[in-house]
Amino acid sequence: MQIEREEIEAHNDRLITSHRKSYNALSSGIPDVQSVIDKLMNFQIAIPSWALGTGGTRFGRFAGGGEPRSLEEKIEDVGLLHAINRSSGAISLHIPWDIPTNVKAVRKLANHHGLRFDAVNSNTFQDQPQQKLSYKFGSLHHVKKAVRQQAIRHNIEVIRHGQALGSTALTIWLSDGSCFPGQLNFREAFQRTLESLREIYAALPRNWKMYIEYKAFEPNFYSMSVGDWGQSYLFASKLGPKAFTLVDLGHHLPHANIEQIVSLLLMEKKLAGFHFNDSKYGDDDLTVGSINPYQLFLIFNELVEGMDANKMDHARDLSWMIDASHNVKDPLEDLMQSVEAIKIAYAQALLVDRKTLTKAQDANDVVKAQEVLQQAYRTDVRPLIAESRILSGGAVQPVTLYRDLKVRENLIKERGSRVQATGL
Ligand SMILES: [Mn+2]
Repeated sequence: MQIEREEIEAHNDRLITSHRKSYNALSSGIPDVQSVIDKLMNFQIAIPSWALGTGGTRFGRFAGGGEPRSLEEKIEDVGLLHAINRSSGAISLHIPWDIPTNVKAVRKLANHHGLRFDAVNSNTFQDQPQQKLSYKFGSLHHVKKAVRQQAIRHNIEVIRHGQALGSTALTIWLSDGSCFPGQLNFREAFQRTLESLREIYAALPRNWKMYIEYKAFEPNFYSMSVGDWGQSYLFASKLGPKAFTLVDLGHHLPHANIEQIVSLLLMEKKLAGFHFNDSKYGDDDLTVGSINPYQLFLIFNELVEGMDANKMDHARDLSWMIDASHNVKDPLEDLMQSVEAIKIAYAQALLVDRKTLTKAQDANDVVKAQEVLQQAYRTDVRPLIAESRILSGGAVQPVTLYRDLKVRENLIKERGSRVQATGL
């Protein structure tokens, strides 16, 4: 299915009068609103290939219908999203689920949809059908060298696939850890992991980066070999300038102050970027901004402040990716909501009155500091997001257009109702 420009324009024509009214009311109070709009237009969020189908839990999986059956159809789905919101101009692949059979054709297809390839992800958290050695007790940290070598070879193979597609980063998330006290010598597990990562690091092409993602628990429930940002940072520092820490919002223990973590990683120039999602209890992989939008805003507040302090390009100097799973929603609708939530938090952070905030901080004026932050957070910035979308050729209301065009029904007609995409 392809969405035609005329369909978007017809949708926008219907909604433009009410949009103009709310946009004019909002924008008149924003100094240099054009620079905010420009930043929003430039800001693209990568869609993970594994989130285009229905996910599930260990209790079950309920297919939604019309799920992509191949890498080409996954690219087509992200193309649909991007056509509607003009903010999803990248796709993040997972190897071996997304190994292209025809690299040239896949690149051409992505190009046709205006998509680039973001970080490629390796997978040593499950055994593949033809695999010789098992990852049951870990991969890069494994006590047996042969298992570590197999996992290292896989990561290098992922780099080669990514290189062929024009990607420039490898994300490594390890499920390595231990389920019970005594199972593992922590220090030796760290050193084995580091030694393995060094071999992969050495295979990185010149312009590539390595992202080291951490996670507090699951699937291992006693320890994880890259369990928090401190451990990830330690690996990234020891590896060298091409290694960075990747923050997945759901990978922290409850109540962690993620915005402070982000601020310090940025200060050390070791922040790779994000896997966005939301959670209430653990790694819930819920729609971004659905549970705790204030935390998301506070994270973006630190990002904007820290990136500006480092003179970084907001759109290009960090990796912005979604990592979510959809159990009950249409994945494409969910992803549109996630992208919208990210842009809302970003726009609100751009509206923070930095001068007044700094003055309040220097004067220990706690009340004023809170007022400044919440003034931005409580601003309904949705007309700004819609305006930036219209100017980029997207829809005023993505989900409404998606439903009006019966996109899911069309995909089910094309692909069937019982197909299941590879994913988490
Ligand atoms: Mn993740």
